[in-house]
Amino acid sequence: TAGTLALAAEAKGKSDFPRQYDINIEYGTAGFRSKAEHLDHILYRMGLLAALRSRVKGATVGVMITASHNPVADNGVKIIDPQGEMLEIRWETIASDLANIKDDELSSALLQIIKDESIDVTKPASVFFGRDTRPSSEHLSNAAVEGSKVFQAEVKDFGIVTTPMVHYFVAAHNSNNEYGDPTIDGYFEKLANAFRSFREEVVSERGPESGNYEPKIVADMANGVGGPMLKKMSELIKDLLTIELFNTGEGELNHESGADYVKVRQTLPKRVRIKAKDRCVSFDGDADRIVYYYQDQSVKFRLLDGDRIASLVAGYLKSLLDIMNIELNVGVVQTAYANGASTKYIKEVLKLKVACVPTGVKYLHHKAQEFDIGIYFEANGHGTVLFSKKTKVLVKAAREDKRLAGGKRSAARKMLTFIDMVNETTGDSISDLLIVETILHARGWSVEDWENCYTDLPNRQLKVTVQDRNVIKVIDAECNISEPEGLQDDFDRLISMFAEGRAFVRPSGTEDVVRVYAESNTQANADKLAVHIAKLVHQKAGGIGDAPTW
Ligand code: G16
Repeated sequence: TAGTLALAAEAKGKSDFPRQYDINIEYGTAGFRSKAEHLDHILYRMGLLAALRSRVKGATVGVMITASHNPVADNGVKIIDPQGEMLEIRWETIASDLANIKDDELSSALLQIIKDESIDVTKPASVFFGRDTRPSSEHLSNAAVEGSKVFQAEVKDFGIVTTPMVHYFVAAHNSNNEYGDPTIDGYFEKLANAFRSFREEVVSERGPESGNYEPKIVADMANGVGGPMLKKMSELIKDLLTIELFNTGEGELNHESGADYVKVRQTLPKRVRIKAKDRCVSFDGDADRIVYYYQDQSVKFRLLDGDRIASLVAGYLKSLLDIMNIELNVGVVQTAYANGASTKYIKEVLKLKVACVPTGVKYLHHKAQEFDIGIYFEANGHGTVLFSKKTKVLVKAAREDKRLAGGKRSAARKMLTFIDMVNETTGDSISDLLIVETILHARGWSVEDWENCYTDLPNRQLKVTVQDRNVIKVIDAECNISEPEGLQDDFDRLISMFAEGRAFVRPSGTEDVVRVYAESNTQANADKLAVHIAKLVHQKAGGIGDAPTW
């Protein structure tokens, strides 16, 4: 019965996974994140909760152990819902409450959830597990597995895999394999086959010539799980794309490398050998983000971030729809971090809708579901493309319609193959890499041709450490703040003094800092604006240590 299970869960929690740290940890932007040593009891309890969530949904759910872009000493956990999407936001509160209670409150808290959510504990439950390469991940994963087992869930542990792979396994399994085969090989084959078919379609149409496109990239793996996984992919497609891998696990995770480092510092990762104009990519620690970059002739670093990927994908999919003559509601979802120039390009040149939501894939994903084709990317390189049922049905019909001209049917075949190449469950570095390479090849573009679509407004990001980051209250999709009182007016006065100035601040949901973003007409101005805003935050929101400079 529920009572017996809850008592057993509490007893095991007290003996094997007691709460040893009296700090409150909340389910943040992407689950719980903290120092790894604070997380034992949280992982165990999330294992318990995942088993309950699986029963509520009558389907398999996922648990991923990772702190993604954070330093190696951190770790974290998130629960993945049955269609591979992030945990329902209402359950984030349930998760936070369960994570922060005392050990001897566990059985009553579990019984309360069972009652509130009308859960039948005699029903089957199933949980998939995956983890990143952090030294603490195996131990923490075992704690979560133990939790699910106490609640008699069937457990499948995929071991060390990328975060988006776990999202994929969950979605594929719950679709009765319609979305794909829920295995590691199934994942690689689905994406690699789609990449190959698309290439064949393009080559059969226009021959082997590929314009300015060079089938070679340099890839920085942040010393994370992306290393072994992209290596596996690269072997499957080596006749089509050469991938030179760096930072594949020999150094410290995310240290001086990876998508976050490259994006925030706007610089090359360390320990990567490149030549001018080489097309380069960086993954983050769990391979759910990607950014592109290169060094131009004058050895200047040039970044092509998530906004660029969104624009590239949106422009290309629109061109396929135009060929097919199909009208659909296509939109791009961004956050306040999106470069102003990208938003302008998407609206004014591509003539597509743009929506802006708060940071966090969960918000972007939901918004993107409102479109027939919803393209969402955070500027940091986290994103994917969602296709509605209606879109898939229409494009399939176009592919089969023998009365249509060959070009239209070819565009339909391309679109369907493209859909297969996309991990629609969440941002996925490997899938996103294949998508970008496919479009650049189809367009015959070099990385510079891609960059020439628009010119980024110079920008700068900084972090401010404060006593309590939650004293900052954001409004308007994080573009403004309502507290501390009067601080937004100070920001506005400052911003108005900078040409094309824009800036905002927000508490991070994955690190104990307040983030500052500023853009302006020159890099010097963007830097200056960011530093001034950071100083204001430091002065008026309880800064600790020195205010940041650039
Ligand atoms: C996570 C989220 C992203 C978010 C990032 C930073 O990424 O999945 O949506 O942009 O954290 O969030 P914050 O600014 O709140 O710290 P990752 O790659 O760390 O999982």
